[in-house]
Amino acid sequence: MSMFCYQCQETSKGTGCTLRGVCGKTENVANLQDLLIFVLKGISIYAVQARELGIIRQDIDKFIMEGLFATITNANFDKDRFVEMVREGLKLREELKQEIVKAGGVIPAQLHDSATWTADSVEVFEQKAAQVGVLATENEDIRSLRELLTYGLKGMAAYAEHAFTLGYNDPSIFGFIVKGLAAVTNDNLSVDELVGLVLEAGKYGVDVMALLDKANTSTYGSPEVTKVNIGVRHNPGILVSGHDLKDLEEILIQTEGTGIDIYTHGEMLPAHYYPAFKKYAHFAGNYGNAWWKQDKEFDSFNGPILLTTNCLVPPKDSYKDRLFTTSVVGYEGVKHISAREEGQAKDFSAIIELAKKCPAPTEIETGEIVGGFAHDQIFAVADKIVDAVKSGAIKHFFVMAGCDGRMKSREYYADFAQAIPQDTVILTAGCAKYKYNKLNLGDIGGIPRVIDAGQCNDSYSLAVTALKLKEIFGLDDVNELPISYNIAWYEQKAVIVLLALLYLGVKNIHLGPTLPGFLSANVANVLVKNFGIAGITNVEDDLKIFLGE
Ligand code: SF4
Ligand code: SF3
Repeated sequence: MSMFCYQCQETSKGTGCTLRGVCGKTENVANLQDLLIFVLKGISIYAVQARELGIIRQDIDKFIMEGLFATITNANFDKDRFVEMVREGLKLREELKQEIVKAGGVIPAQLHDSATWTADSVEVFEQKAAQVGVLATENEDIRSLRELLTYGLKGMAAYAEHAFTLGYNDPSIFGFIVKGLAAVTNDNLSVDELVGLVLEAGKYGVDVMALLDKANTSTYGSPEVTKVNIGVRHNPGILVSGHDLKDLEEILIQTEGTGIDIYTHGEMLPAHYYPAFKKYAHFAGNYGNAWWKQDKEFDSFNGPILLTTNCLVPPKDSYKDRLFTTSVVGYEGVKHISAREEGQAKDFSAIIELAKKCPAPTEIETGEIVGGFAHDQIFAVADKIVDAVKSGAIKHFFVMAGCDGRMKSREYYADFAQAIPQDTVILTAGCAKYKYNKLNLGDIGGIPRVIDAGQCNDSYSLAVTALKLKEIFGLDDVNELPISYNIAWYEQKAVIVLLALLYLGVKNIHLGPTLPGFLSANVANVLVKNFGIAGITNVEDDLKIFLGE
């Protein structure tokens, strides 16, 4: 069985992983992920029809959302989990079909294969899986647009899942997810219609990030400017990675008074900025850096580690038995913490018991980093920022949100951060920040030169800030602001962030370290022509472009 996947920035040779993922995904898992997406498309065809009849099954929306999320890069490597989800998906699809019939709906005679195919054995799943992947669409441009839309939907689903976990749900977002998934099975759609859907995804990208922002801030308060310790204490610890704040909250509650400290890793760092978490005396700090360094950092942490979402790297034996996954994350042979029972917290006791027997983390860094500049905090100092811009103390802003990754070429972002003029400021969000958030780039009249809004979804906060500045300066167009966008991408959440920025009218975004392998030449041209999207070259030349020199 061979595979084809080109959904992330590290795809082999920039064109596609065909034998095994650079991320470590096996061909078997890659194909079963394709099969799951195929099944989700089939369910969506019915879900679109069901919605027209007023039937919305929230359990099915949730299943689609979790299925999409599970196929995001570095989320789930567990073959059995995908087999289970394919079986469950086929069952739900039939239930929905029956409901449509019961409500008087007529099932069309001609339907896409994904709406009718069925099987039960793993062998047949595997045979089918090898036929329904990305390359099943022959036309390169249609394939490119279908995948661009699908990856946007994956990112959207991930953010919708976080909001959903906190009790926030917008049915119109689910409506668009099923509309989009059904659309990519429709051979009658033209290139223009698909481009239209991709742009529409940007609208829902803004909506889902706004929803998650509301969910996070209503539940945990508005992020505050915070100094986060990056050293260690002397107690045993639990390291929490990924993006899920609810998991972190429950671990903090369940470890209170146990003598165990809780540390964040990677994208969980911004949790420190939320007022609700500050009250926990055992919330000790952030350990380590971006996701791709986990093979070393999990080793030296010495205690249990919980992966709440992506990015999981195939674990080394030295810490595999200390690793736990939960929610959509999974890896064969790694212990999994089950989902919440209705109205109850997850049971993290296995992690807590293990932590008690582990030595304290080995110190790998000392000091503090500062973050928490989400929109409210920036608005609170808006006068100061506006004055600094008017007086010329701040001449330019660089939005450098997005992802980090293991490619050497990403050193560009560290070099770029150091090369920008002293009277310029970086606005960041996502794990991209680890390339420059420990460089001590100083401040301008008390305004830090690296302003960290939070996780990748908090790129929304940066967009809100830009729109607010546009209003304050009385400009007609957000692109008239002295802001340049030099975005680093890796996985599919960055795709929805990008589409959201395009929807908000942001132009001339530079995307690196390489442009997506899934953009065909023609689709890339559409983005260049309409939005001025460009790649990166080298720090010196790019700086000249950004600063108009
Ligand atoms: Fe390759 Fe990225 Fe797909 Fe993994 S997610 S198989 S690295 S393209
Ligand atoms: Fe990072 Fe995986 Fe994208 Fe949330 S943790 S930004 S890469």
